[in-house]
Amino acid sequence: MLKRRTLLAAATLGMLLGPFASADYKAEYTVSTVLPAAFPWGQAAEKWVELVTERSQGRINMKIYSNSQLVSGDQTKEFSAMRSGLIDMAVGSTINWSPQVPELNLFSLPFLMPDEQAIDAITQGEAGEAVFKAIEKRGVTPLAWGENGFRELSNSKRAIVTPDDLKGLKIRVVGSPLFQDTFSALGANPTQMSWADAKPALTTGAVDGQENPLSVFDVARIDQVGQLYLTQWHYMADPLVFAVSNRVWKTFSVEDQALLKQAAIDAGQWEIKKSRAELADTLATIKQRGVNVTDLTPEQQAAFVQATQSVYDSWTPRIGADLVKQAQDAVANRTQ
Ligand code: X2X
Repeated sequence: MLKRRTLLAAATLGMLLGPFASADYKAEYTVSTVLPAAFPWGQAAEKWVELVTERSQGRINMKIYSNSQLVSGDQTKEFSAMRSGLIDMAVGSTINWSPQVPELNLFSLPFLMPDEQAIDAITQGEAGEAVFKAIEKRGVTPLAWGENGFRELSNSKRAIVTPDDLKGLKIRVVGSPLFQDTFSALGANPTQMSWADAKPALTTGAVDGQENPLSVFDVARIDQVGQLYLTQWHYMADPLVFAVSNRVWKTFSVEDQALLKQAAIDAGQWEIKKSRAELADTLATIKQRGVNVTDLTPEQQAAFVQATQSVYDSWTPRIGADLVKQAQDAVANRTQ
């Protein structure tokens, strides 16, 4: 009898509190990104927050902290900060998380993904699931994919048409040592630095070049720091991952977990579609600003593929031979 009355009382209380009955939820959930809302990346995070706010009627309150400010600008510390609970959530690049999740180096293997269909074949298939399992195993719950985009090569010195043209150029890279290996194999001098340090280094000429998606080159006005040569070599694309720290994830009700996940999936699909649709206009804008854009013929492209083969030899064991094979098969069998 007493038990029944207690249950009744609890039910009434729940009804009274209605959608606000989430006393154990935080007043604010931090969402980390590298790039802010002027970039597709920041827009992906904004869309996620907007959908969660709307669908939870404000019960789940997320706040975006861009420019990697929660890790003092060091984007390669974002994953560890999420794992330890210092950051609740993030929309992060596979490049920046690869120091802690070696499997994420998969996407950085040079020339693994020739086109957008190849990215989708990996992320939406078994290889993508295996990558998500690897992330989860290391303390973070991945929910959905977004996209930073194909990373093209820019520099201040000359048009890059052959691997030889890269000889001796100092190139800013970020993430794991895989990039050191790729650019060293091409005869360049790679230097690892955060996004926060990249533009100043390009401005002073401390480095000659960098690689980033067209949207980043455009919005960050990389042309204004003397980067007037751009080669569309499509050597890799970094997906974004919407994720929640495992510590935080388990505090949400099953319903809210589903809500957060579906909102991330919807935001990711929206952002991928939007950023791909904007590419042609972005390229036109970059050309209008006087940037010399080089497109490679299949033969010229093949020379870069050839020159970076050694990266597969040294990195396949670290990423996992099965995963690399799964991804290569997915690319080979992709629908066009
Ligand atoms: O730092 C970069 O190059 C950026 C913004 O693209 C990433 O965070 C991977």
